[in-house]
Amino acid sequence: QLGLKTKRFGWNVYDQESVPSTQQLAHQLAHEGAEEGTIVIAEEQTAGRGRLNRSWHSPKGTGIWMSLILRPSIPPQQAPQLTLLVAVAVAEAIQEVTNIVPDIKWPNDILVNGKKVAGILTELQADPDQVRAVIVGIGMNVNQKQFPNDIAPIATSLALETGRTFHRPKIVQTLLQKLEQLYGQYLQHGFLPIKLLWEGYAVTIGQQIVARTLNGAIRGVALGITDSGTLKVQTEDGAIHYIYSADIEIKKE
Ligand code: BT5
Repeated sequence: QLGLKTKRFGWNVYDQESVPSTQQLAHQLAHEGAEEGTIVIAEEQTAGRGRLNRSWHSPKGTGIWMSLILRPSIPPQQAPQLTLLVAVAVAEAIQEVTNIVPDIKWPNDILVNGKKVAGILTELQADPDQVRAVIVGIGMNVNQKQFPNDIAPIATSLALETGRTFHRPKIVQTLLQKLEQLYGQYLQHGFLPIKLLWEGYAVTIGQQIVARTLNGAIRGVALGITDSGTLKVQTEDGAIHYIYSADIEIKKE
């Protein structure tokens, strides 16, 4: 019932009413050999999660809570590229549906007016030198009119930003089309064309930032992303740091 225009993505679909997390079910399916392009989508998640086991607010019938299984032949170190690819697909889909040009904040935030409208969670099943499956979780706030107090200051939805409500299956269809197209381009031509598109939406680059990583905070200027999708930051002493994952705070001058 998604009215798919894709060749492969989304044809194998596990459409759920309520699950703890689509990510969890997708992991299980990938482990059992589910084919590339398989999606798990749910009306509601009771234990949706973000990175580092943070929780992801996923109320019933309002957003897009989806996990996609990919099976690229890449080494695990290149997987951060896929987060950026998916961010571009999400940004393009939002732009097509709403005419709003969203911002991408490295690595996994999609923002509108500085607030988070979507987040991406990229997880791997991998051998030391080869990816077996990439499980890409996408959470997009679509028709919410309000958020719980703890995230209200940082979260937004397409409805709040436009004053309209949206037919979610249409957005899923657009999103899958963008994902399939960008992923095909990535497999054929590598990360460079994706990187260029990403730079068109990125708000992090050229800014004074604080990057909070598991090993502490790094304060400096975000110079750009590398060909593997890591963030290149120059600290005041001139040293260059390459960051795989972090929470980024953009410092206003
Ligand atoms: C993310 O993590 O942004 C990744 C979110 C991935 C969610 C999808 S939904 C389908 C799939 N199944 C899952 O269980 N997960 C994936 P992170 O960058 O760590 O951001 C998490 C933080 O965002 C939280 O700590 C909150 O501060 C905030 N947050 C929680 N729910 C939100 C929401 N609905 N909208 C905006 N911000 C939210």
